[in-house]
Amino acid sequence: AIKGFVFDLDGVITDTSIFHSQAWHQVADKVGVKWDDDLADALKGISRMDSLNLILARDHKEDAFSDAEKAALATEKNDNYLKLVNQMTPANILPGIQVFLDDLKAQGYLLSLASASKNSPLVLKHLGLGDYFTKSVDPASLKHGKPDPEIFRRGAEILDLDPAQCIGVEDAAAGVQSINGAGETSIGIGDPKVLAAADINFTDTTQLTLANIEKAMTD
Ligand code: B16
Ligand code: MG
Repeated sequence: AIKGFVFDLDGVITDTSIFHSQAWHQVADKVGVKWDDDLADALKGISRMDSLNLILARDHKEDAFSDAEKAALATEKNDNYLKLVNQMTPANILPGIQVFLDDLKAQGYLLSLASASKNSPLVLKHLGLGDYFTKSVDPASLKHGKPDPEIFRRGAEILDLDPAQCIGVEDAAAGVQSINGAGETSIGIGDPKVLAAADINFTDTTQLTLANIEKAMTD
């Protein structure tokens, strides 16, 4: 039986991707890489340094900066990002998520967070959700990012649950792949064509209810 839920943060609980995009856009302008929506999409769920390398690679600039210069650019992005995060409030929780989390807590499910973001504790605090998650995976402790199964496997482990007892919730294809690889039941939130690998698909967060999940699991 399902005893726990492992959540992605960005795109599931709140929409930090618009803030990540704004913050990276400024850095891209600075290094002379053209910004577009495809590039913004490609960065979802990708770690900070991997994101920077992806941006630079867009214009074959990955070798144009030293490691120290790259570290400074990553720090600059994070400073931009934190200014935006510090303006977040519970109003930034995606529709239906507060009710869903309250419901999960009331029913005794264990919750963990599988976010690639080192800023996730701060984001949760601004959203007023700091106390909802029993445990969070520390992204700094990971060897591999999504789509590797490591982060979602750890999300179950820190709850002392088997992956088979957990449902993973994701909005990115790389994240769904990570959930499936970890052996958990996957819920994909978003375009079902993009997230075709998910066990259960919902087009948006308002559909994320225990009743809908139970229905989908018995279908
Ligand atoms: P940070 P998630 C990911 O969050 C974001 O989708 C991705 O765009 C970001 O680069 C990554 O976190 C790292 O974030 O720079 O704050 O450590 O979707 O895994 O919750
Ligand atoms: Mg996400």
